[in-house]
Amino acid sequence: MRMKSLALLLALAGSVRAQSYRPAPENLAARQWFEDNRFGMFIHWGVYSVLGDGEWVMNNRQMTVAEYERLAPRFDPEQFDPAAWVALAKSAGMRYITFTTKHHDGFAMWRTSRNHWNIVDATPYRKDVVKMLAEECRRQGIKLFLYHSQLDWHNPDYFPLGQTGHASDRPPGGDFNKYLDFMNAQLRELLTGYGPIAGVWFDGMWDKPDADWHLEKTYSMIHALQPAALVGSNHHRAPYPGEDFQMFEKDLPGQHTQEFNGTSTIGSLPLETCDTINGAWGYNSKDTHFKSSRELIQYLVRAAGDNANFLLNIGPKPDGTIQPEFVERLHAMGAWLARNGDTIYGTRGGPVPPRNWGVTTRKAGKVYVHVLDWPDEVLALPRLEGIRGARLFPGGAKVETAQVPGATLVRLPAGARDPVDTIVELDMAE
Ligand code: H79
Repeated sequence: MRMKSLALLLALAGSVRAQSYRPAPENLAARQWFEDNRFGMFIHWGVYSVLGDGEWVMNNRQMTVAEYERLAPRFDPEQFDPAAWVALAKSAGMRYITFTTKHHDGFAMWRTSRNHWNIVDATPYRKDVVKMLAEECRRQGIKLFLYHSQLDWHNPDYFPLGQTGHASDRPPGGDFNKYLDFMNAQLRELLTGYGPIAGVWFDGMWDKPDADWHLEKTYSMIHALQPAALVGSNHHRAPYPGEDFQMFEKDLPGQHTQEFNGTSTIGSLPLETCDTINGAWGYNSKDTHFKSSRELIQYLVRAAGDNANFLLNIGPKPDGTIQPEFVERLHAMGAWLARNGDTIYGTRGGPVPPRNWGVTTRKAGKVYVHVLDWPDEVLALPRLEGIRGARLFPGGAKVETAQVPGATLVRLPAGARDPVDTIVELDMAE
């Protein structure tokens, strides 16, 4: 009886601890930095890139572990140039990079001591690309987040299997807690050997949503090693204690256009949405359905109006180069941000909730009205009080506004229109 109540007490203490996560001051500062910077580069790169058929190829083609392992000797990215990758991100106006350290195939893109299923031991390339990228990010002043898959189609201790990876032909059995120890040990390597890490972007928990992942243990280890590192997880649910930001995949926050986002509700943490340029995360040589630069810029603007960051993906080729269709679009985004970045960076979602015509952003003393899709000369906003002046951004040409009962009218003559985003800067009474 006494043992039982002690156990209950300990369990309660554990859950109270989990509930009462108090982010460190440097973590809160990092959250603010994150929201102020709004735009990041997602990179999906691994042995799967060799087949040019996306990062799910092992699962989709029902490959066994033994078959899949034969890809590693073919992964030799001789043209990988981390300086060029980081410079490309910067030229797009991106402020951070989120890199796939390990995807669902379990392959480690760094020199891990936990197994041989990694870029140093299993490929002819033999170099630690996470280290190369981390050093270059530091040199060029861009922050590095680590994507890390909790789901693992390769490790035999990832057992029982979840909803995916059933053709891998691993021996049945295996100890899930041992797998979690392995995962935590790999994360410890990443958080101790690669300098300051801006955050960890978890994915794949949705594969076994009801397993006990001992999140508290993993999250508190990360925060103990690097208090400023932001923890987030793409589990499609409301945030768990110990998480510092919330992400949405291929969806603006709260828009349930993807079936798997059905249960996601928006919490109070900084938000991020991620998407692809064509339809693929990992390199797909056949997918030529590229979004236009205009669409991508408008998505960034809509995300900012939703108070969310935009993490835009590239899937580099197996030789380490980046296809020209991606480069061209990233340069167009960078050129747009060079002119208009003041209305995106350092802002928060504005006073008018996102609409079909566009969004608003705000910063001290300013509201920016981003008109993305509106055919008429006059746009009616819900009435905004305290407008002291209105002009086009950039350029500064005066914009007429009028206060009427229930609305603020903004006049946008044809000559003032920008086909991507017509921005009106409002001076607001503080
Ligand atoms: O890394 C990229 C993708 O590989 C990964 N997340 C991005 C960032 C990703 N994995 N899965 N998905 C995206 C969406 C797919 C969900 C599904 Fe399912 C997996 C549909 C069916 C199997 C999860 C499990 C939802 C239903 C069952």
